[in-house]
Amino acid sequence: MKFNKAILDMYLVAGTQNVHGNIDSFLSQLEAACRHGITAFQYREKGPSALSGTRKLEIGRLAHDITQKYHVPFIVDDDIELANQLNADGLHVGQNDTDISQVLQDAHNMFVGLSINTKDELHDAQKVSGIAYLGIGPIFSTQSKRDAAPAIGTQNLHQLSQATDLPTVAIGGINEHNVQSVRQAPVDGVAVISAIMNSSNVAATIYQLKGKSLL
Ligand code: TZP
Ligand code: MG
Repeated sequence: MKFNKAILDMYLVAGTQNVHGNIDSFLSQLEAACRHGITAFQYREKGPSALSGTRKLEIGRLAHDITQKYHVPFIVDDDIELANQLNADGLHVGQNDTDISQVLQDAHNMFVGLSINTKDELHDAQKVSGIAYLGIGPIFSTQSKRDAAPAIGTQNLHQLSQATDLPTVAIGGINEHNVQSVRQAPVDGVAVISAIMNSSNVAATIYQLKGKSLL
């Protein structure tokens, strides 16, 4: 799939660890999110209770089937082997994951996104050619990533996204209540885990995260 920055608008990231390992609720929240207008999905099995091996492949396949049904681009977090097996649209890597240059060499027919948290990481990323988009964050404190870098706030988000021509998506602690302040920055979209995965009304949550008010 050819990368288009419009897919960053409402980007859901999730793995089974985000729903206490409950596969049914993982798949049903994902399907609801696809039905109600997410523009990209990243399959991210990470942390102490994350799946691995054939189980990860199996659930990844089910998640991919759902996203395909709704024509939502499917991105795999830091696992090029799985991305190839699932014929994913994209691959996402963080600063502590596989080296970005290596990833860009190995990823064929796939776009690649990279997470950054600081000006230095942005500058390093600008030296590498072929990166499709940058994930910037965490913006606010997050419960969803144990080893998260410090929260940078919306002012730093503004500065970092302003300083690059690459498409950008903000991540970390974003919810219905603070999304407007995030979308004021020159970003192409927002990425969330818990706001959607813990929502009891996915349609309303996505509507608000897209910057629309229910009032
Ligand atoms: N990378 C930076 S913050 C984060 C990731 C994967 C977690 C975002 O989760 P939440 O629940 O939207 O704060
Ligand atoms: Mg990562």
